[in-house]
Amino acid sequence: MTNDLYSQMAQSVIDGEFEVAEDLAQKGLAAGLPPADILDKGFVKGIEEVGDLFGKGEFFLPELVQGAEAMKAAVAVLQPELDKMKEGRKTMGKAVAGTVAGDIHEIGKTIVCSMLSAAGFTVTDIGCDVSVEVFVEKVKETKCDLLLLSALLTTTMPNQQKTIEALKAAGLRDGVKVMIGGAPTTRAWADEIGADGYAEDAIEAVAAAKQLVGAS
Ligand code: B12
Repeated sequence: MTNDLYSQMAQSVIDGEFEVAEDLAQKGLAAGLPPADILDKGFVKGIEEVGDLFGKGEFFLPELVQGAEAMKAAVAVLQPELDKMKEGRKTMGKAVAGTVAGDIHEIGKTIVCSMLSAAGFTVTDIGCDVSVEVFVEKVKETKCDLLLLSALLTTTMPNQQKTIEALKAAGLRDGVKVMIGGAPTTRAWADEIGADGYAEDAIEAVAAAKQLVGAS
């Protein structure tokens, strides 16, 4: 029954049906399923399938956009529940997150922000296509403990490196832990560019973030 609901959630994203996705997210919450599981076992499976079909040339840009819209609609329904999980807790640390310049993929970054926030971090999401200068400015302004850099395109991964270099040049690198992620990135890439942390998904990101701020 639960598995059936999860596969319907995935299917709603594959079909790009945002109203169905919203409805299923609500049904999942009403059934008492944990919001993180609804995302991970349901909707994320759908958007991964959309990516595979796009990669194989079976889906085109309109289907990609519709799938992303359905995914975003589901995340919006789950967000208030994820927010409730952190109520009344002391903050674990301050994090700033964004997708690097030239890259408008925001779903994964937004999920990482939601999970970190649910885990007790104070998160400032500065969006996507964020320039190196804006990242540096935000680190200076917020004095955050953690900077999260997302990249979903092989062509934008170098901007993670450029941001780290710019932090060094601005004398801010020692005061902030930098964690990178996004589908094409790897731990080896994180090491190569001198990031402090890397995680493959949002669940791992929470564990890694806690470790980086000494909270685990
Ligand atoms: C949805 C999507 C889009 C949407 C994005 C909508 C939005 N508002 O975000 C739209 C339609 C706009 C889009 C556009 C494009 N896309 Co696109 N897109 C995707 C797709 C299908 C899913 C991405 C996604 O949301 N995944 C679901 C989330 C949950 O997963 P995730 O992003 O990987 O995030 C998880 C982890 O990576 C990690 N994570 C993510 N960020 C971070 C950050 C940190 C710090 C940490 C620790 C962890 C972490 O945690 C997340 C949660 O578990 C992928 C396919 C794929 N398999 O990745 C292609 C994909 C990324 N896109 C691709 C391409 C080519 C494009 C376009 C160039 C297409 C075009 N011809 O115009 C444009 C680029 C636009 C731009 N300049 O950015 C290619 C990239 C190929 C490459 N090697 O670079 C992919 C891989 C599709 C493919 N198979 O070819 N896309």
